[in-house]
Amino acid sequence: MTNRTFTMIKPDAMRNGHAGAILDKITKSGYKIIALKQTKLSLEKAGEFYEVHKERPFYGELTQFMSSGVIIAAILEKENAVADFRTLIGATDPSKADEGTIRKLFATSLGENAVHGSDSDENAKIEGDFFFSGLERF
Ligand code: 3AN
Repeated sequence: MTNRTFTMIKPDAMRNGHAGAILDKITKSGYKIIALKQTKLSLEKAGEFYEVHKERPFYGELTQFMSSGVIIAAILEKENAVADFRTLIGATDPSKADEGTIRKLFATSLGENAVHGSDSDENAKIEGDFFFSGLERF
């Protein structure tokens, strides 16, 4: 399980037509797709997913945005998946993200930053389990 991470392509990137390019970059960076689906979070489900940020001032904005349109959720596998994927997506604020990172290339703003990437092995498992049953992983 330690070689897996979880990602979402967020509503801004979906609306801006970047889903194909982002998935291409992910697979070309050596990630195997273990599970993948297009779905839409209700406000309630977005609140549950981002429960750790409940006390943060941007929680309302974040959950409104994440439930504002369809997303793509995926479980990805590669050696050192969690840390390498954080490098691949770049800083939370796209204006501070390194050249060539997914957020630098495709994100809109700090709040609408194109992709999610798990920040630990433990959260990768929790987040993957939030979206996918055992029957949806290969
Ligand atoms: P990351 O996604 O890089 O792990 P977190 O976990 O600090 O960043 O924040 C989760 C999400 O909350 C971010 N992806 C971003 O969309 C949103 N967010 C973080 N900080 C802010 C902020 N100051 N204002 C608005 N949205 C924010």
